[in-house]
Amino acid sequence: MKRLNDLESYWMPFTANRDFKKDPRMVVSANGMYYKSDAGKDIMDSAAGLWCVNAGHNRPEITAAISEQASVLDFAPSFQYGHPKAFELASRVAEIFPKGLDHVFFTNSGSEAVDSALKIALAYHRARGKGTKTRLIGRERGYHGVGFGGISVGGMPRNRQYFGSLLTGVDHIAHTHLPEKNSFSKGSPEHGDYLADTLENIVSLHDASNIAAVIVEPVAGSTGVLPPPKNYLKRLREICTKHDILLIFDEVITGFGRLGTATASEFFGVTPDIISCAKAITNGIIPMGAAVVSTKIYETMMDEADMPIELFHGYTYSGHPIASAAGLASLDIYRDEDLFNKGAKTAKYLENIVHQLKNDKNVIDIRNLGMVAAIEIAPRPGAVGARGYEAMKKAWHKGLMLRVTGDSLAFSPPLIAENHDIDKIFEIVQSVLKELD
Ligand code: PXG
Repeated sequence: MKRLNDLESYWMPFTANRDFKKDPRMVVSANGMYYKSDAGKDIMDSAAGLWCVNAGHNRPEITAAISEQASVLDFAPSFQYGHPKAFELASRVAEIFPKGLDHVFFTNSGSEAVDSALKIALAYHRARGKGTKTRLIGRERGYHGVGFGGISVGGMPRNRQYFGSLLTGVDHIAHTHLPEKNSFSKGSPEHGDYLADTLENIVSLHDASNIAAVIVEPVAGSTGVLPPPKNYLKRLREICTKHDILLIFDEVITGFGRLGTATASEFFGVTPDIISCAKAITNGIIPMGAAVVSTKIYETMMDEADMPIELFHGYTYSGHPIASAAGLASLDIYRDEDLFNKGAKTAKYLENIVHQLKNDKNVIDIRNLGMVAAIEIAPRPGAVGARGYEAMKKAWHKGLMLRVTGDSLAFSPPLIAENHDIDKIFEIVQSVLKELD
């Protein structure tokens, strides 16, 4: 007989389902920097949920905006009809994104934002009469969500290897992780800007006339927090410009304050042609993402696309009224509390504290930039990820939600974190490290 409300029915994403269901980690409420577990225990959030709750949990201003919007306009079709809040949010995003990136195509997730960015790149070249520019280039160790576009340009083997032949016409430039030269760097590492030149090899092989776009995370997140080497992104931008290849920054993690600025693009002073974003656009409270494109791309599509509908792409929930309301309320908080600057200040403290764990047991590298950091611990022989997984479980029992990717412990606290919150996170982490064999 079927049992109701057991744990079996829900197939959890990116989770060891069988292990979780034996000893579940359930949260039932959240406020500020904390979750509460079903056992009533406070669990500190060192990951802003999944890198998205930048203003902290349960902000009444956002909840009120959502609730009011739901009672006024619950849904509006996104094809051929509009509603004011989606337009307003697009303008507000354009206002804080880099100059020249002024047009916002809404999606419901980061994966959709990436797929939209890739499709827009292809459609743009075709509209301007360069229809042979179709190849897409990602980077080893990149994460761009889980759509077929995103996993094709992505560079995480296990996210790709089970899923068939993927997109054709995709290449990858080299990743920038050079532990032998850069381990324990504070901020962007010194070595590795030359790795941008691996794009030239791909251009030599395929010719620029066949290449549409390059997509990279300005700071790789899911592969363990890899800040770009100094000058690397600038060099990549120059090569793209030289060959008329679009540059896409996937800012799903870095967008909306993670580095102390609205975008990583602003932080590094390098402007791509398209930015994909999601997560903190609504403070994580309602799913939403966007591909934010340059005026040049948008205007080319408006002028040159040969149909009344310029782009045959979109989602039922693009610019959903409730997500738009949540986005506007989130951007208000970021502005009114000067939260990106607050994050930039706390980032310095975070850098100092995290690097103090350098000599702790099993620690082989520490990386950080803005309000993001990672402690990499040595993998157990023959069991990559096992030690990291155990760290996550131990942290839970000590009242810390810890995000682990492989054997890297990744930190991205809400930007509201105070220095004493940072202290507490790393006290718990240190006690976890002590207990790990
Ligand atoms: N691009 C980047 C750079 C991301 O980090 C996505 C796209 C996909 O977004 P959606 O909304 O479709 O999940 C992401 C998502 C982690 C972790 O801890 C990272 C993400 C999601 C879940 C966990 O590494 N990033």
